[in-house]
Amino acid sequence: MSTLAIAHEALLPRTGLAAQLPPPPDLPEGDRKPLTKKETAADHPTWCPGCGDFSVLAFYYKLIEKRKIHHEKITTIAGIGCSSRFPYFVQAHGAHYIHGRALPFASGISLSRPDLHVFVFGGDGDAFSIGGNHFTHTARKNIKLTYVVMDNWVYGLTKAQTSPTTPIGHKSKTDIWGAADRPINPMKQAISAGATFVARTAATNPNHILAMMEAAMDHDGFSFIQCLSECIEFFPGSFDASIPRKGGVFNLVPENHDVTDEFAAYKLADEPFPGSFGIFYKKDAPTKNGNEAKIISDHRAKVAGLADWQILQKSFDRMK
Ligand SMILES: Cc1ncc(C[n+]2csc(CCOP(=O)(O)OP(=O)(O)O)c2C)c(N)n1
Ligand code: SF4
Ligand SMILES: [Mg+2]
Repeated sequence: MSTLAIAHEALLPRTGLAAQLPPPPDLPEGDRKPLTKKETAADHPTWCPGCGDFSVLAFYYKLIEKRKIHHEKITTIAGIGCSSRFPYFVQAHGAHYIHGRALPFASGISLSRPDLHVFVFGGDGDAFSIGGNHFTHTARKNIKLTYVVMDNWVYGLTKAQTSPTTPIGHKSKTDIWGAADRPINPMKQAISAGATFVARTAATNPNHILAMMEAAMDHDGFSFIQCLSECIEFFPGSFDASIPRKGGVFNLVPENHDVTDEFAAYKLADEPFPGSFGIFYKKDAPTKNGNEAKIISDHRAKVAGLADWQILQKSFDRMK
């Protein structure tokens, strides 16, 4: 079964929500009213009070309203984790998929439905531990979708294990004397893997999240956003140094930063915590979506006028 077919089968029954959605009205796109939060929100989020993920969700609703995305076009995919519960809370198409496997699933949707913009949400464990390989390959293939990683420096859902972004010395259930291994740097990892849009934001700065999500959505290619999102339960205070009301600083990427300069982007990514926030890197490059569309149209031109069975026969003949 193709990735697309699996995606199609899985989307509706998993959420059970799509069946309740009203059919798209017979109106020109521009005449349709934007969805309100009430129309976009589904289940009440089950996150702990104070979890950073609430703010990311609130501004995803806002994005849907502001950019007039309608129910039949909203596509929210996630893996497993507290942050990955995201699609349950959005009244639209989406899937809470396998741990670490959200990106290949979302890639199938992106490649087969050019009319949609696919959003993928997840945590640092989902993205960089079990899903690390998919992250690299989705980035290098430049598949058009937006990946928002809600980084809380810990495994939240499974209750406080060390994650790939946990800082050295932090005590967790799996490192009772303190994390011993060097954490990965998601921004450097994204740039080096070939991501063509790399940005950083924080759940404590909602307008900034919205601006980053909008810019990511407008990018033609793989867009990655690292969003610091505090786990109030298992890593409280982790991001205080980036929160002005807690005595920290929220520094924006300098205005003179050249977003097309990969080395300048690395330099920003190398700043000590809390670093800078904004778009570090953005580059126009061919997407897999565009490349595949060309392969398909070139092939269709070659077999124009032939019946399906004749095309199949030609393939068999080649194999002889
Ligand atoms: C194949 C598989 N391995 C392990 C798990 C257990 N598991 C569920 S979520 C998770 C990590 C969650 O951490 P993160 O992705 O950072 O999300 P958070 O809960 O912090 O938002 C793990 C190890 C699983 N569900 N499936
Ligand atoms: S355990 Fe942490 S990440 Fe999970 S909902 Fe609670 S505060 Fe959020
Ligand atoms: Mg996490």
